Amino acid sequence: MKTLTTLTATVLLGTSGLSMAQSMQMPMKPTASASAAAMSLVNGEVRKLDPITGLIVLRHGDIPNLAMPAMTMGFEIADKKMLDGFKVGDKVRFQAEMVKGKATVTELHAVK
Ligand SMILES: [Cu+2]
Repeated sequence: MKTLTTLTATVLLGTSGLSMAQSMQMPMKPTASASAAAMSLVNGEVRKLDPITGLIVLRHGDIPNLAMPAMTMGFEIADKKMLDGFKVGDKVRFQAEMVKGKATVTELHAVK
C-alpha cells in the first residue's frame, strides 16, 4: 500500500511537471492551442510599422487585460523579428502586455 501511494505521488508530480514545461514553452510556440485561445488575442490592423526601432502602430479592438478600449496607438514590440512579413494594412490578431510600463505586443499573428 505504501509503495502504491508513493508511485501515485510520483506520477502526479511527473504530470504537473510536464504541464508546467508546456506552459513555459507557450511564448515560443504561438500555435492555436487551447491555452493560446484563453490568452484573448485582440483584433487589429497595422497602421504603421518600423522594424528598425521595433515600433508598431495598430488600430485595435478592446484589450481586456490592459483595460483599454478600441483605438489606434503605437506599441513596442517584444521582438523586432515579430514584424517580419507584416506590412501596413495587414489584419492581425495580437496579444499586448505592459512591459516596463510600456504597452508591448508580445504575440502577433497575421489574419488571412
Ligand atoms: Cu490602445
